[in-house]
Formats: sequence, C-alpha cells, structure tokens
Amino acid sequence: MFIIILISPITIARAQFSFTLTVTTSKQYYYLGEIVEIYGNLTLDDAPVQNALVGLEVTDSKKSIIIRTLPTSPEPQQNWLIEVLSVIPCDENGNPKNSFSRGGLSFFNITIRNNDIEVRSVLITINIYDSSNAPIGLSTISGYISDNSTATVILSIAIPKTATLGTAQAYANVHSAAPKFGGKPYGPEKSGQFQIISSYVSKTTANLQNLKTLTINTNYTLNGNYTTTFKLPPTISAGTFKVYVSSMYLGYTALNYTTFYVKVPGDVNGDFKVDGIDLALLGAAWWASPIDPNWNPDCDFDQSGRVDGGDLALLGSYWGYKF
Ligand SMILES: [Ca+2]
Ligand SMILES: [Ca+2]
Repeated sequence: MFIIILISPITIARAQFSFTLTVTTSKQYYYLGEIVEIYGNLTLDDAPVQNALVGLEVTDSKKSIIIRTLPTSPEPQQNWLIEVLSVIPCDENGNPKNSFSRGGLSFFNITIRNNDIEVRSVLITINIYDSSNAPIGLSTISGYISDNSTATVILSIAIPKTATLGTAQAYANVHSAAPKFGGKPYGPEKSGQFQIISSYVSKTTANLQNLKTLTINTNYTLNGNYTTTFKLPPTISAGTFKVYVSSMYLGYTALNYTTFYVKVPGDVNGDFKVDGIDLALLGAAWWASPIDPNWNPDCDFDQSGRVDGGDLALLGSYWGYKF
C-alpha cells in the first residue's frame, strides 16, 4: 500500500505569487563625502505594494553602518506586531538631554511595545546622522520581549570628533533580526532630533547652530517604492559596501541586496590605491571640462566641472593611500 500525500492547494496557490523587492544605488562607485541614494520597489505579482515596510542595512567592509526601516507609502498603517513608542535623547541615567559634545557619548532612551500574544525576539537599533546627513553611529541590542508588554532600553553612541555640528537626527527601529540575516521590520521607525555641539562651545554659538536644517530628498513618490539618502562620512573606510533589504507582507517575505564601492579622491581607476597610474590618468584629462574629448568625470574629484589644481591637490593629499 502506498500512502499518497496531498499537497495543500493553498500552498500551491501562494507559491504562484511573486513577492519581489528590488534595491539599487544611484551609482556603483562613490567618493568619500558623496551622497549615496538607495531606492527600490516592492511588488506582489508586479503590482506595487503600498502600506508596507522595508528593512535596510548598509555594511562597510567591516561592520554595519546603517539599520533602518523605510515605508513604501507615506505613513503606513497596520496592526504592527511591535512598535517603537518613543526615542528620547538622554544622559546615561535616562534624563532627557538635547545636546551632546563631539568626542563625547550620547544616550537614547527607546521604548517598544509588543502587541503580539507571544514572546518575540527583537533587535533594537539606534542610528544617528549629523547635520550633513552623514551616518555617524549605530548601536544595537538584541533580546526578547514578553507578550503584550512594553520594554525600555538605553543605548549609547560615541559622537565622532569629526561630526558636523548642528541638528542631528536619531532613528530608532525594531526588527526580528539584522536585515543582512533576513530579519524583517516589526513596525515603522521613530525619529528624534538633538544637537551636536563642540566641546568648548559658548551659548551664543549653540543657539546659532540650532538654525541649521537638514537636506532630505523628498522628491520621490512613494507608491510601492522606498528610498533613502545619506552622505558618506569623510572618515569612513573606502572599499566594498553592501546594502541588504528585507520585507514581509501578508505572510510573504522578500530579501535582496546590492553592492557599491567607495573610493578615496585621487583613486581614478578604483583599485583602492592612489599612485602613479592615477596621476597619469589625471594628466591625460588635465584642464578638461565635460565638452572636451579628454574629459574624464572620474578625475573631477571635487565635482567642480573641470579637472584642475583642486583635483591635483586632492590626489596629492591621498598620495600613497592603500586600502
Ligand atoms: Ca588607483
Ligand atoms: Ca575639479
């Protein structure tokens, strides 16, 4: 006798849907200090999926530098399994505080709520971006949260001495695990603002810094699409970067990733060294602008529209650099 196992028709029907998450960067190669734009879309059987969330993680050659949650439509509403209720900049004891010194420690009080009827494993993350929109710190903690309960954690991040002064942003998230390991966002991210001040700042200067504003790309239509931009901090290590994305919607899951490269100014050919080859390439493009036959945009490190002394000086300042 043979036992015939019937495959559930529901399983077959679900398998026919294609749930797809794309991810692209605006360029394949960037110089330190350039703006990176990441975008993609979420589709179910080729139809845009709005009201969903995309987990995003960016890693440099050594570690994660960003873990965020991006919406595919403005302010998605759902019954989120776990929500970030608040993120408040604070001191090490949790007392609210809204400015931190360069070179010092910042702290963030994050409260999450588990709306589910079961215990959930969570990865809580806080990302900070300085007023130039450069990501300057990421702190994470993983653990479990009981069913129907709230939990509060305090995470700390060192403010780099090179951070740009002014209004900084903090983004708090809760994922099931890191997106690079297939973790999905449980709910939308929450953000808060604080000030980065220099160590020896006078009160007048601090007030002036409050006037600085953030430039955020808002020209993108969110219709099943997601996007984020950030400035590559000048202090980050050049090399290979990866962008991992993840999403879950109506029980479907989708993962994807892409790669981009970061070069130092002076590295024309992208071999992560600044040497005589790059100098020769710069020489071949000398004094060229985009209308000239010898124009080479990879030699215009300062993006001034001409290959000139400014670019030669940048090449000189990174001379001998080897990744
Ligand atoms: Ca090179
Ligand atoms: Ca130039």
